Amino acid sequence: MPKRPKISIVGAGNVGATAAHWAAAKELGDIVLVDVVDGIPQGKGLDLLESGPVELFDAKITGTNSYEPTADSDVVIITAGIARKPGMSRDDLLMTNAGIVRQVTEQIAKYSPNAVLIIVSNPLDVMCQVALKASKFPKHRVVGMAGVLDTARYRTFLAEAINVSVEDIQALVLGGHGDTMVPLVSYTTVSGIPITQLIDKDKLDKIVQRARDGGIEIVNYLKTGSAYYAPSAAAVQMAESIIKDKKRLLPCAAYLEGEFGINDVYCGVPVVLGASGVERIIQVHLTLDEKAALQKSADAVRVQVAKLPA
Ligand code: NAI
Ligand code: 2OP
Repeated sequence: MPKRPKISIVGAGNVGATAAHWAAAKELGDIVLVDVVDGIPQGKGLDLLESGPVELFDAKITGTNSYEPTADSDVVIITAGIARKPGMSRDDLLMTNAGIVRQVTEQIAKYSPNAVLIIVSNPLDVMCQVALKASKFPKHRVVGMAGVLDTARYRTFLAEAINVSVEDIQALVLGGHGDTMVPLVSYTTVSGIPITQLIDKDKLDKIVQRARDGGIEIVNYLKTGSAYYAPSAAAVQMAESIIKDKKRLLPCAAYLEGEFGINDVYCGVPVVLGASGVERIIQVHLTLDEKAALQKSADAVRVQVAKLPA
């Protein structure tokens, strides 16, 4: 009898626990929540399990402080680490989260050598590189979540401004998950209609900037942490594409070796996500300005990677 897919989520904080919620509601498979704090993954896991009879999903949900229960996961979402507070950039998280991500990835790789890893911890693109090295997995099985979130923010603001359904806005935001991200206006359409026919340039420029600042906008409201509903939904959309081999074409952080003229660094690009992880990187045509912006964004990631201990 075929087994249910298994999804492990490391870090049972805001993003991790909410990702478990979305994954259970979508009945993606059995879920293991892991955290370093005793009681938190167990309590949140049990609470979520008890929502099954109301929401009508079947899933085994396990909360734990150890890695044995994660064994043979199909997909692992890594959210462990510290989150931003007002006044902190994503890069302020670098050294602390690099240590955490390295340690948890080594454990995950030991118990689930065939999993696809979806990295969420910040600074995102650098943490992907840490996870790639710590796991010793092939590059297609370590992918980062940022573009789906950044694109969702951009689509939200556009839908609001032109008063159409979010479902009909297609867009791509590439580059690193930071101030240098690259929203591609030339690939933004409303059911195929170029966005520039539906909104004037001033308004569009403001929306592009608001999407770039989308993370800090939430941090400034929350004050004690950063966004988690949209980030966790984005990570679960990626997990779903992998688990169901849907082959969604989504902007994700992938390890580049020559694509877009960029080498040896993680950066957000359009990828096809299927059962084996990043199955293809789609090298869309970019204008000279967009190419330069993507290169600049990749260089910013490289500067942060260089700060890590060897
Ligand atoms: P949070 O503080 O609510 O949760 C983090 C959890 O990680 C905590 O429960 C903590 O106990 C756990 N943790 C810490 N060290 C651990 C270890 N060694 N092993 C296992 N668990 C450990 O933070 P939140 O809001 O869930 O954010 C998590 C991370 O995701 C942060 O680094 C944040 O910046 C990042 N993030 C990234 C986004 C993206 O677009 N890539 C979007 C939103 C958040
Ligand atoms: C965000 O964009 C903090 O990276 C996180 O919300």
